[in-house]
Amino acid sequence: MSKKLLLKNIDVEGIKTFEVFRKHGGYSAAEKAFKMTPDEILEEVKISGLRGRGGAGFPTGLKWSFLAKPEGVPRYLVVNADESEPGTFKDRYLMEYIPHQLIEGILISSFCLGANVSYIYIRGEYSWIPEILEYAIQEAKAHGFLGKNIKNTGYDLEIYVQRGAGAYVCGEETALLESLEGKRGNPRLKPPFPAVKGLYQCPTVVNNVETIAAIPAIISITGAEYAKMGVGRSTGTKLISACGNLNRPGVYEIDFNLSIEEFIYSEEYCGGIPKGKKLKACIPGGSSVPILPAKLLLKTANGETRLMNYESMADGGFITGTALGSGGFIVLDEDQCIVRHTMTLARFYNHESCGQCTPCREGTGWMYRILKKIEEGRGTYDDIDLLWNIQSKIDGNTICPLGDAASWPVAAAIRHFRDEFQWHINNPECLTKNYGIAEYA
Ligand code: L3W
Ligand code: SF4
Repeated sequence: MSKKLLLKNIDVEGIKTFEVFRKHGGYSAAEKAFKMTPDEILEEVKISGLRGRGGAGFPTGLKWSFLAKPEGVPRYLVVNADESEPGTFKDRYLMEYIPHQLIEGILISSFCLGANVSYIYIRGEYSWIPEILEYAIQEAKAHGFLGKNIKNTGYDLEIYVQRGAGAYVCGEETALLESLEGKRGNPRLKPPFPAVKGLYQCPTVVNNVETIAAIPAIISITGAEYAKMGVGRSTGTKLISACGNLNRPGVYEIDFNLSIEEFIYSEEYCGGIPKGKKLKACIPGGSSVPILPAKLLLKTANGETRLMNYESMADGGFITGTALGSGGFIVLDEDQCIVRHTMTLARFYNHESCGQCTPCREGTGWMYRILKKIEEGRGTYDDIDLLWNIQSKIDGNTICPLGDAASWPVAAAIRHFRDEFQWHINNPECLTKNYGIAEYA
C-alpha cells in the first residue's frame, strides 16, 4: 500500500470545506512555516528533492532559488492549472476535491518567495472549478489565512483565479504569463526565464498545481522525511491519472518504487485490462512523451523491471525508454490502432500550435495529413520516411516545447510500430474496433 501525502484525506466527508480541512490538520503547516524564515522554508524544499510535477521534473527548490529579488519590484507566484495534456487530469482532482491543500501550499510558497499576490491560471474547460477555488479562498480569508496581516505576521497575500480560454499552449509557462497579462498566449523566447522576467516583467515563479499542493506536506513532515520516500532523485509521491483500456481508470497517488506492471494489473491500482485483453502499448506521461510497446514498458532494454519514477521511465532515453512527464498514463490494448492513435495526437498538436515557428506551424499539419492518408489506406512506404524526416526537423527547432511534444509521439510510433504503419498502407480498414479510446485527444 502506497503512503499517501496529497490524497491522505481525500475521502473525508466535507474535506472541501475550511472547517473539515482544518479539523484534519489543515493550515497547521502554514502556522509552522510562519515560525520559520523564508530561507529556512526554501532549505526544506531543497532538501525534500521535490521536482516540478507539470512534466519537466525541474527541482522546485532550485527554481525558487533562481528568483531575482531587485529592491522595490514585486514578485509573483503563478500556479499553472492549465492542465491540458491529453491523458492528464490529476490537478483537476486536487482542485475539485481538496482545494484548501492548494491554497495552503500557495500561502506557504508565497510567504517563502516574498510574493504578496499570487494567481491560479486555470484552463477554461474546467468551468466549474474556479467557483470551488474562489469559495475556498474566501473561507481562508474569513479565517485570517489570506488578506492583510495574516495571523499577525505582518504578511499580506491575495490570490486571484484567472480562467484561460481553451488553448493548450497556454500551459507553457511564458504563454501562460502572456495570457495572464491579457495578451494572445504566444510563448516567449527563454532566457530570460520567468524567475528573472515573468509576469509584467517582474520575477515570477510558475509551478504546477500538484507541486504547490505538496508543499504543506513537506513543511509538516520536514524535507528530510519527504526525501526518504521514493527512489534516488524521485522523491516523495506522485499523482498519476490513469485512462484508456483499464478496469479502474482514475487518479492514484503512487510511491516511486512501484513497478508499472503492478500499477496496471494490481487491484489496488488499475485492476488490469478489460475483457482480459493483452496490453499493446502505453504512453505513461501524458501525450507528449514517447509511446512504448508492452515489452519495453514493463522491462527496460536491460531486462530490469521498469518503475514508476523519473529515472526508470527514462532508462534507454527516447530510443527504448520514455518519460514520467505529467503522469498522464494512457493504456492501449491489443485492439487499438497505433496509426489512428498517432494521427489523433498529430491533429491535436496541429490544432494547438500557436503558429509562431515555421517547423511547428507547418510541420504539425503536414504530419497530420500524412498520418490521415496512411490511416485511410492511401499511404505509401515513402510516406513513413517522410513523416520521420518531418518530425526530426521539428524536434529542437522551435521556441517552445509544443513542437518537440508534437514530434516525439510520431518518432516513437514509427520507431516501435513501423510494421503496423506498413500494414495500414495496405489495409484501409483500421485496427481500432473501439474508436472511443483512440479519440481522447
Ligand atoms: C531559471 C534556468 N529557471 C529551467 C525552469 C523553467 C521551467 C522549468 C522547466 O516544459 C515539459 C514539456 C512538455 N533559470 C532554468 C529555469 N528553468 N532552466 O524550469 O523547464 P523546461 O524548459 O525543462 O520545461 P517546460 O517549458 O516547463 C514542460 C512536458 O513538460 N509535458 C507536459 C505538459 C503538459 C502539462 C499539463 O497539462 N499539466 O504539464 C509532458 O511531458 O512537453 O516538455 O519553469 O522556467 N536556467
Ligand atoms: Fe508556437 Fe509551436 Fe513555436 Fe510553440 S513551438 S511557439 S506552439 S509555433
